[in-house]
Amino acid sequence: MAFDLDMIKKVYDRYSTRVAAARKATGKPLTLTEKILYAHLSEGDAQKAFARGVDYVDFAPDRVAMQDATAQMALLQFMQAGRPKVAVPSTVHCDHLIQAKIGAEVDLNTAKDTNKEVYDFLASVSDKYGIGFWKPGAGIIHQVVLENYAFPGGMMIGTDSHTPNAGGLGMIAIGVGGADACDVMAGLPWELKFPKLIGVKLTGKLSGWSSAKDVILKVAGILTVKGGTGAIVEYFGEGARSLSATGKGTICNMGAEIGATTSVFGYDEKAAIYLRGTKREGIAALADTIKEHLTGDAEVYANPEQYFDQVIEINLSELEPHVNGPFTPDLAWPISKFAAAVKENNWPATLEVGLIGSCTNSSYEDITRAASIAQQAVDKHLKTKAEFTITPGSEQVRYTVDRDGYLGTFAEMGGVVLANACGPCIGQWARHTDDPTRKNSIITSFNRNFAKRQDGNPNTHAFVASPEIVTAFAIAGDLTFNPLTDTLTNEQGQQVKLDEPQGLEMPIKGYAVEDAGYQAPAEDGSKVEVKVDPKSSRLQLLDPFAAWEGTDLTGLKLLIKAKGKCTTDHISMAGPWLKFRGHLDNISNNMLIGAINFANNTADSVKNQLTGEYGPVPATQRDYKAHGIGTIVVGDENYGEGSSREHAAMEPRHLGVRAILVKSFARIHETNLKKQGMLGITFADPADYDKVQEDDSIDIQGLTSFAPGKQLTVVLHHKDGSSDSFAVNHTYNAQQIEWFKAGGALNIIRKQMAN
Ligand code: MIC
Ligand code: SF4
Repeated sequence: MAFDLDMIKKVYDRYSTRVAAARKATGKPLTLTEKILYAHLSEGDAQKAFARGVDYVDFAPDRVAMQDATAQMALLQFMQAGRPKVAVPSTVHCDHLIQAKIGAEVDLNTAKDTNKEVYDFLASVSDKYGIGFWKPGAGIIHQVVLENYAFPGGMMIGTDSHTPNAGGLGMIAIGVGGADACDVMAGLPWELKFPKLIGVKLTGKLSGWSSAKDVILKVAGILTVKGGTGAIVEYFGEGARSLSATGKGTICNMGAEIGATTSVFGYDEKAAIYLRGTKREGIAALADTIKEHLTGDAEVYANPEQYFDQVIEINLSELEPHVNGPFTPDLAWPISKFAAAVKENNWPATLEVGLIGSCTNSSYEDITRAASIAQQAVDKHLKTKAEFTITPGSEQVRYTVDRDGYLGTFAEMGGVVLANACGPCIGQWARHTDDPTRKNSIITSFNRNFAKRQDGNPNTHAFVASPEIVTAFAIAGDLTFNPLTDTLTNEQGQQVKLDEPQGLEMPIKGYAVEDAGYQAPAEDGSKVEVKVDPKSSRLQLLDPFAAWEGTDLTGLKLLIKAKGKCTTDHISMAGPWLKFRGHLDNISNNMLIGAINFANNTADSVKNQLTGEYGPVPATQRDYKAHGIGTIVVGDENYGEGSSREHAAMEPRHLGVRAILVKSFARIHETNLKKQGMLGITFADPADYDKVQEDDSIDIQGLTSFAPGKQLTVVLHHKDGSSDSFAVNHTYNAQQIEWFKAGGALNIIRKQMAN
């Protein structure tokens, strides 16, 4: 598992020269984000980068991380690229496929059994191609990366939208689709439009009930789920330096919820403490040698307005704990206003379950702070009213907090420890409820709370808060309780108040673990055989997608015009469908089943224009495909927000959808569509969305002269014989147009590798 000190040394060796050159070329002081990006430019792309935002720029990331639910597709694609070994250090983490039902041990064993085929596949592919393999039970990708691989000033990509977690240790870490990971592992550059820069200046110091999580809950409220699109968020100021590295990780992790490309903090004493505490003194020593480059220039932080596109200032001394939700992570409530909001909106005030942990919030500090609240439930004779679960982020954290007695405290309070995995966060939760039709509330310390996300139940109102606030709410069982001001009645009929949480940033006795769960790849993997059973329902080798036919697209049928929020959870649901993440045809049966059809306000019910009948989206699409008829999907703002899962792009591609036309796209999803050779376009005038009717046949014109920056035209032929025509935008550059023409980026790589 050893991190690669030589690799880090190489990065640092070129770092200072690159930064100096960039400062000279741009003639100005630099933000940290610019420094790291400039230090990772592919040869020859400096001028494009300095021009900022003009075009896509090529980067050379240092690492790749993949989690099991996305690694399958990423590696199925990599296997087609024809390379003997990965070109950069890469790891696979088995975390998403473990279902939470009874408790850690039983659930882990069940998962090993039910997912055996997939784990064996991932293990053997990793072995063959030189990829580090983290076994089921080892922990959640982002926590394991923070503990083992993240380093200040580095750049990595990961096939998961919460990859930015590593920004807590000063790394530019970006979530991507599997096809992007495949490129980097194949030794190709990785492209990104040079991001906008958002600066968040933190002043003051946290105290009492407020925690790092509240910083991002507040930022989400300010920026909303779209506000960070196309931007990297850089945190700085004395407040930033006062936060623990893991607290910073929490903030960067949940930055995915504002659509930010990533978030990052500078290298400081807290980062050094964490590196040393996780047995990486060597990295801290190296980082110290170029310390001044691992943070933004002083001039930038003194006058941030001059250097960032947007600046937000938050005073940590005044920051209240927040609760965000329900149904969207940007509906932010300071705790003092939350009870009133619950009453006014008629949200179920009774709290049924409190869940702490996940990749976002399961550091030693988080667990100790939450445990200090749990301990009070025991000491003050309070009976915990709601169910309570704990999901440790890694085996190292779990082992350490268990050794130090904290898991015992949670057990005394009535908590259940789940496996070191995603579990309830990603709908892998066999929640037991007496009546699923009842409107109900849960609260988690996770990051996402879209409808149905945790338990698949649309009646569940999910709220997000810090682990200590979640623990207090679980004890009270009531969302109108304010732990800062209110009392609770204990089992002896007395009124008691919870004291402020107390925690430890790092374990006094140090981290420990018996078996971290790592498996190193074979030195020479050429003899390792990777088997995929052709009859498998879970794995399927990929067939290349067909190339573009060379003409405009005409006579497309409208498959669905999705109304309102359409996240990747709506397009390709997780939970029970996770088991098909390695089988494109089977998982395609979930395509868009969560999207709301504008014509009847119903999910998974669309009109088949060939029969006039309403049916499920996937079946309807398969019927069009069988008749050789292409279709189009229309959507609203921020289409594809949320996860990095490329299945949301591959499924429509596989089933014969020809274009996705929306008001706007979320970044990762838009790239995923392009990579898979799909046409992703946006209304030049968002009001044209209203012109699309249920029985429309649609043409897309201008493809024969498809060029960067040049609009295309959409013509709607309505049922009554009338028609509408309007311009649509796209963001394809010359290279991406080639992907479209070839039927997908992989078709091009495959050709290149064969030559
Ligand atoms: C998530 O939090 O939604 C996931 C599950 O981790 C996803 C990845 C996936 O869909 O596999 C993500 O955030 O990218
Ligand atoms: Fe897993 Fe949830 Fe973290 Fe995604 S957000 S990696 S599902 S714990």
